[in-house]
Amino acid sequence: MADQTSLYTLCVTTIRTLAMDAVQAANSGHPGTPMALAPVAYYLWNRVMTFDPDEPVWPNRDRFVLSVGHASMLLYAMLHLCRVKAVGEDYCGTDDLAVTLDEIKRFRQLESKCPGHPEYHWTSGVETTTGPLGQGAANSVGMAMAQRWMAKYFNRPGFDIMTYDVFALCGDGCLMEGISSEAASLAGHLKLSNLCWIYDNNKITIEGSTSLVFSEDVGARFAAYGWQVAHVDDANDLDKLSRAVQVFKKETGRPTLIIVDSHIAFGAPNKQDTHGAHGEPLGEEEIRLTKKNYDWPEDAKFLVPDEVPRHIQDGLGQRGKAARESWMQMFKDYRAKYPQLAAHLHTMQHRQLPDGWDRGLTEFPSDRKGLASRESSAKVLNALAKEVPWLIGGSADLAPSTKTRLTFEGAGDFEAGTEGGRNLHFGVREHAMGAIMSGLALSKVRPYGSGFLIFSDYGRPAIRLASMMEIPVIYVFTHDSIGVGEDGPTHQPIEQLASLRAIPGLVTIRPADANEVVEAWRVIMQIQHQPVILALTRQALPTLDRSQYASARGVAQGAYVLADTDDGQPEVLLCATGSEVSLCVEAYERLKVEGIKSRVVSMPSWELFELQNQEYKDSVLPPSVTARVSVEQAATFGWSRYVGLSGTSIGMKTFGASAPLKDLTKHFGFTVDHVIAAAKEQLQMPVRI
Ligand SMILES: Cc1ncc(C[n+]2csc(CCOP(=O)(O)OP(=O)(O)O)c2C)c(N)n1
Ligand SMILES: [Mg+2]
Repeated sequence: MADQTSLYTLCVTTIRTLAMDAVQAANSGHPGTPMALAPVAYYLWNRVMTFDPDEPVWPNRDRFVLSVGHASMLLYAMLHLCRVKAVGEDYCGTDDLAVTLDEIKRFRQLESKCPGHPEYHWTSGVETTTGPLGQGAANSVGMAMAQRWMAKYFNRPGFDIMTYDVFALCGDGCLMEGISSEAASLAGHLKLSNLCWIYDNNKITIEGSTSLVFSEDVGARFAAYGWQVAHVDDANDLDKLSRAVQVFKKETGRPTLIIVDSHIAFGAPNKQDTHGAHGEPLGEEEIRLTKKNYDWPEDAKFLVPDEVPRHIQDGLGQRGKAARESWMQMFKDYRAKYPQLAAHLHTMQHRQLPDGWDRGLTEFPSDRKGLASRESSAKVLNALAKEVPWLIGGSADLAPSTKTRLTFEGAGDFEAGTEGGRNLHFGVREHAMGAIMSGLALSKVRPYGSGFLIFSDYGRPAIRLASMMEIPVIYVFTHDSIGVGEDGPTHQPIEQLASLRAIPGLVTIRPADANEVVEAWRVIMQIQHQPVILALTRQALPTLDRSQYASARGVAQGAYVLADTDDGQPEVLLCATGSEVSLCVEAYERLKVEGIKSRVVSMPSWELFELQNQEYKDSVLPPSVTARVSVEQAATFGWSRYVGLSGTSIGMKTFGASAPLKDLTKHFGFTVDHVIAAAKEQLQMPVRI
């Protein structure tokens, strides 16, 4: 039986050589950083983390986030060596490995469980999709906040249901990106002592030495954020790593940054400490030399000595299993004593909704003056949040404008010391807000975040990744058009809607009135695997008389016939979303008086509409009716899909302008007269305005 030191060396060299071999076989990838960080990963997984490889979705597991996503082979090697099991449909571990050796051999190949960068949902044990640097680090803050919130909600004396820690491995790139600064600033403020970032201080990025561009004192910066900072001057020194981790474990008032000095491509005689080892294979000859250096069989490929998984089974495996089993035991008693909380944990973990979740939803009475959709949304959100305790969220400092504050008694604010609060405050940090929301959703609470639609641009990378991960985060974006008026073009979204609609999987909903807002939220709450953008107005919208027009329930289909001719045979279609729907309704009424048969189609969600069958789609937009007008206070990009080549789109062709709303709507052509004229033009009728 080998001693602990030689077992450690065996494990670390296995991780290193698997990374080298996989990248070489793929002829692409990043070998240097997995080689450098192999001891850190080994140490964290085998000696520190509480994680049961048999049940990688056990809710109280410690989280490991590889923010340096390019070092993916480090994670795949760990998942393989730890014998982490694949998760089945029912959220339980199966007998299959999440990552087999064959999958590692197919690193970066189509459908391999080892894609170029780690992908949540695709490979069990991957906690979040990483690759865009800094995102993972910010996700980890959301995971740590989720632990804090869930601990307050679920833990009871003698029942520590949620106690997990969150570890994130960050590189120079992660710490150069602004998002990590936003997230670290908030984590320090919130005193998230359950959060540990490990910074791979290898002083190398793609272009060469970090001395080219990065000379600040990172430790001092984090200390200023309110973090505890520890320094390990050699990534291979387990004792020093161990001391740093102990310092983290003991800390109760701040997050911890462990700065680890490492050597990229450690042990490669010609590549170590060079940027050449960052993103390309070492080459056959260098691999041979490196293996020789490691005392490893030079020609062996993908070699995993039996002792390695056995040793890890004795460490991580046993520790994780014991922890989970005793947790399960405790949970049995917990369920007996707190049946409702236990049921909530189960419901939440399965992304389901508690019974009666929609009981507070009521219809808004028709009202010509109406109210802004941000206002109706505020009422609906509060009604829902009362029934869904884990619906938590906030704003990037705009809650008074976005109206997303939960105002009912006991809703509270999430701050250091009051982490059970339901109102989160992200500060003016849209990018981090997005990634933190993803971290929260990955931990299975249901998060929403809000801001102005224009600033979706500041959070777009996180929105995109949420969609790729298929997680149900809710973005409430208000001030959704030039309707913001005097704030002018910097604050008026133009191309944002079109660009969000271009993100695969993302659902956008732009409701037309208060009752469409109710139905939009009803749809949103039931979505389990997609992020949603809810685009809302600042200005008042009339609440349509639904006894005269169709029910707002049509929102669930994405688009529906709101107003029609008596015979259901329109000559011209007026299609609109959000604030422009009532404009079309007015145009419809006037056209009717003139004997022109029009139909108003409210199209709050293109994505939901696209999910409908052809029959339904044709019933809403009959192919035979080619006279079509769309109206939307946004870039017209994309509308030709619905109005066809011969249709007309009334929209924004330029940036907006700073002026009172009524002047803007006239200036940019969002008037009933203009809609009528466009409809008549479509019907090739003479137009007189
Ligand atoms: C947001 C973002 N910008 C650029 C890249 C491309 N990129 C991948 S790795 C890398 C350099 C990262 O350097 P570092 O974090 O120090 O990693 P190391 O080379 O030390 O592994 C860059 C620029 C990226 N993945 N994400
Ligand atoms: Mg680096």
